[in-house]
Amino acid sequence: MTCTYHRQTITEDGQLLLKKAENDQVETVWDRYRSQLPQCGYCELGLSCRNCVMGPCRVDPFGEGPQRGVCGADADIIVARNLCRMIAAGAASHSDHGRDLVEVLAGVAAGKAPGYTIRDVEKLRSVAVEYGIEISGKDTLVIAGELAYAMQEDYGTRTAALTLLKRAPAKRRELWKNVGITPRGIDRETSEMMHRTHMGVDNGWQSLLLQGLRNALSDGWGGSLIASEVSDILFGTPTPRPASVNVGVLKKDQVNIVVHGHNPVVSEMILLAATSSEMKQLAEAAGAKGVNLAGVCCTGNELLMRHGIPMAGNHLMTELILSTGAVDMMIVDYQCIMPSLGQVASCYHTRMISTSDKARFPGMEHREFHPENAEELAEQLVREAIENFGRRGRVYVPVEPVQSLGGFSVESIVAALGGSAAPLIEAIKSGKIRGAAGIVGCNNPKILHDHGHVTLARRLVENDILVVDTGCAAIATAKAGLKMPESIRFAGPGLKEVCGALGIPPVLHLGSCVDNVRILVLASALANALNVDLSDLPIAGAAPEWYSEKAVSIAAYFVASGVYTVLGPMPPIAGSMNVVKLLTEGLKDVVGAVFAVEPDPGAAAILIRRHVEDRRKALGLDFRV
Ligand code: SF4
Ligand code: MSK
Repeated sequence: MTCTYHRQTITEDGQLLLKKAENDQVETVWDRYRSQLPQCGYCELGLSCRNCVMGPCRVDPFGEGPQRGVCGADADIIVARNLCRMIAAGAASHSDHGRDLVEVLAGVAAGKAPGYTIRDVEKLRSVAVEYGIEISGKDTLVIAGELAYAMQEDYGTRTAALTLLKRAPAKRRELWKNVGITPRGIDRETSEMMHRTHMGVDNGWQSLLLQGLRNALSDGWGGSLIASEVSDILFGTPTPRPASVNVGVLKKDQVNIVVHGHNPVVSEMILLAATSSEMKQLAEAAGAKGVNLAGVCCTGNELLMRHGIPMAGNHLMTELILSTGAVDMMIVDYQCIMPSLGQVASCYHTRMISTSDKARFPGMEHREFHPENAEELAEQLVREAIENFGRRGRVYVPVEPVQSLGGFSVESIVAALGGSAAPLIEAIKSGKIRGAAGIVGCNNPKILHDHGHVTLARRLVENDILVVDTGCAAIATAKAGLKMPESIRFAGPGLKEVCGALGIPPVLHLGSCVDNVRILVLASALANALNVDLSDLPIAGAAPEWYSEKAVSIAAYFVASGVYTVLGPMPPIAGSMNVVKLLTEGLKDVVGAVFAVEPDPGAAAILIRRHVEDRRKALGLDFRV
């Protein structure tokens, strides 16, 4: 083991592959981060603006230089506008992902998406009822078509409130109405956010931030929730299943295909093709023992949750996975795919394939997937990956995989509890489980890789706080061995007893980035059973290593939904103390929850424990000081 790479990642596979990449003269995200230092202080504080060509402008944080941009915008306006544009970009990303799934659903209904089907008919029917669709006596495909149409209406501008807001507690919906942040159309809120942040439109930093919350809610309870639900309808609602994780899932003697990105529309078709007996025979003829499909990032989470497909790693591992020399083909869709990957792959034999009409990358071959050609193209790509197996050079897969349990949807958690949330509520009331926390989000080279996620999860479970996680956080805790039923040894006595009786780990894998809203749907079920609002529950959110605009939107819809949320990296808002105070204190009086920022995961755990105990006290439950 080297003694320097431990400053970049806590993972053994990461440390060993960093050394390999260095030897191979492969530039990584950490190298580029170092080359950018010192990063722009104005941008870090949120004090630079390039919203128009009278600028770019910047405001001097020390009060000596300019205090307004050319148009007259001050620090509060510029910081608020910048943050709101981050929310808009994040909300657009999740929601556009959801739209692509709805289009596949419409394609299935119209018989124009060969290979795709409706795998969860029960869910299709129940969601259709939520949309007010009459289902009795109707054919499944007719219901699918009507549901796709109704969901597309939610994207538009003609509704007063998004349909699936009904899943939030009534008290929360009333609060949103009173504050004026009930999200209307999904696209409408993003469009309005971009409009308001144009020069000369909304120059009230408070009103901008409120629209930011409404825009984020249109992501969480709109685009993201639609993405999760339609994925379940098309590909099956996740149920708990074992899967192996870390770079050791790559097989030296098999054709390795890695899928990367977010949308299961592509990865599900690759899975279908990769597991056919014909492809196995082709692989054997090429000298391999078979075809091994593995995932990274969130499309990997989607496959792991539904099929137990192995997971090679999270965001900061994506370049290093290629440096094993063992990947015969990487197939990407969109989001979180570093533009450097084609360059890294060029050092090895790996074929890199981009598939989305909206996402191109240097050094990748573009083979565009559409519902009509997906089945055929997936099969062709798997054939080509098999052909590429013979071109491999030396392979370095330095670790054995870790076992993990994934696939906890709201439905499967309720099933594990025996059919209702009552046992969880009882465990919380009795104090065996003090509360619950959602750990979500990415990796970021500014934070020791995986340290934030793993340390925070361990501190929480040892204090009897149940952890649910998603995205790259979920991969980090899986690699650290926190996701097997035996992992209850890491839990405090109460949590250990409850999880042990149910046969579940203390850290539950709830899926990909769009699945964060599953956490809120589960929490809403608890709130409704207790007849309280989400902000009354002993729950919290955390994003210890976030980097993306999507994470800003997620954090904002958690807080707007009443969930106290702790961020690791500081968002670019410190240039305006008014904005900082509103987000970390003032929102308590508006939506009943605030943001906190704490880069040290041990200290973040203390903040969450305090919040959980405060909420317990307010609910009249036993509490610890
Ligand atoms: Fe400068 Fe105002 Fe234009 Fe921003 S909007 S670049 S602050 S002039
Ligand atoms: S992949 S958004 S790095 S969690 Fe969803 Fe990971 Fe964050 Fe992308």
